[in-house]
Amino acid sequence: MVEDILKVFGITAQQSGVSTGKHWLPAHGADIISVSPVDNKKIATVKSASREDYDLVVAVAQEAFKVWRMWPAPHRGEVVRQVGEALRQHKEQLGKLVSYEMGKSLQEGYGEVQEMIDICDFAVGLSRQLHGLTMHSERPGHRMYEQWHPLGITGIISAFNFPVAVWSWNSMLAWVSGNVCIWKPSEKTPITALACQRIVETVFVANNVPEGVCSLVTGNREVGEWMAHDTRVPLVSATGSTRMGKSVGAAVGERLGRSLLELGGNNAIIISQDADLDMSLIGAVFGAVGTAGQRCTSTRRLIIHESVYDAFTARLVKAYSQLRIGNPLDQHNHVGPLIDTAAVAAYQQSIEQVKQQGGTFLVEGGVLSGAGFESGCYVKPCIAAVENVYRIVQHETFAPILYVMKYQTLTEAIAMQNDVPQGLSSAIMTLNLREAEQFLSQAGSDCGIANVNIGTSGAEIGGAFGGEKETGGGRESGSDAWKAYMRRQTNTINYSTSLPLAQGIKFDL
Ligand code: UN1
Repeated sequence: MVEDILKVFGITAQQSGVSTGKHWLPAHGADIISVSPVDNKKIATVKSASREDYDLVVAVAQEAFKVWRMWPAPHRGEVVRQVGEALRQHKEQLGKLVSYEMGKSLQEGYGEVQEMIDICDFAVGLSRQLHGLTMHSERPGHRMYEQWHPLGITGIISAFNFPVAVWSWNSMLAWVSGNVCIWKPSEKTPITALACQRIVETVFVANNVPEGVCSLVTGNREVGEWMAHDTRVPLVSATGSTRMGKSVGAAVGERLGRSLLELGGNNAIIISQDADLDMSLIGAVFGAVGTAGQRCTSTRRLIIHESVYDAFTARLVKAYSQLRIGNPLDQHNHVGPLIDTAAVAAYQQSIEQVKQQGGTFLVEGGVLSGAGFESGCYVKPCIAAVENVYRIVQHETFAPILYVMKYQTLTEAIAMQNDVPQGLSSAIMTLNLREAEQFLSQAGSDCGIANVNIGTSGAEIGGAFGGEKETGGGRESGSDAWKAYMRRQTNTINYSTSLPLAQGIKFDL
């Protein structure tokens, strides 16, 4: 299967990972070998960028920006529309490749490509709506307005868990805004990135988009560091761990550049005594085990009202016993593998820490072995009863470990939900209007995303996506997130015959 897909995208067994969107450049960095967590088979070897390769790509991108920024935004939108069409045509192959290289279920692989298509559509509309305000001037015969201009090079650092969608949220908005993009994909999922680069390259070349508007620099952590320190890259958008984000944010901040950070989450669902428990069950289980717990929006904690705690946890345990774990390309399975054996080790260590810190398991975890599980990356989703204050509960483990805890009053539940370092996604399950509104009020959830009667994961692209505190504060995707990719300019125009000064200041010569 995978050989055929690689052929469609023209990816060879030994492939350069450096491209300007028109040419694949010879790459001089280390080899990155992509191995599927599904069956431990090697997909291809990608040559990563050396510092010289990176500098060359930046130089080409700088030249491209001078041309691209002058294209009318709706023309840039038309190119993005065609990228969306090309993604529609390749949805099946790209979705499968995402599933195979990353390990998420095939349905979720297709869903990820759908998110890319959706953001293309959104960006096309946006290309005619990059508007600013007009203001009334205090001076006669004057007009004041604001406009939004592109920034230049947008550096995009993406994570393995959404190997292609997160790049598209950034790049499609950046492109219609008039920026050029340089993408450093996760070193764990370079092949899906190569496939996307091929798709975009075909569309861009057909439309005579200047070389360097969409560039790819595959590499390890150091490529991200080059971008973070590079004053030629005015905006760095980074998705990944809080540890990574702190280092990127500090490096970009030190040079007073802009960063857009999408980091860890520690997302909770409050399940009230007034919840629809059937709906709550689906929301909680999908949120906790979907993508094998490797979404930044994955449900990590359930804060359950004491009166429904026993009944609800009993249903959870039963639901977990029905989960099918295995090859994610087999549509019967709910849960695929973790990304690699290092992630499995982190999962095992977290389970140990839960036990040491006093947690008890309602559903035990463990690593699966035997036929079908030879890669060593398949683990059992587990559930532990804990206290919110445990150090391990305060920490994001990128694996299907679900923590359950009890509450008595909603005020207490909201305090628990907020009492973690991260602030990405949150939810309440309740049919009680007062509870829902309290949860959404300024004294409620402190997260960037707060839902009612929906789980924590599966956000739509139309809203701004991101979170507070250690999640990094950035917003991507819908609403007015595009403003992060542009600079605002305030313009005052005098069409009178004199030069009155603001604030009534007199200055006569
Ligand atoms: C991520 O996990 O990095 O809300 C992004 C969701 C998806 C995106 C998650 N739309 O789960």
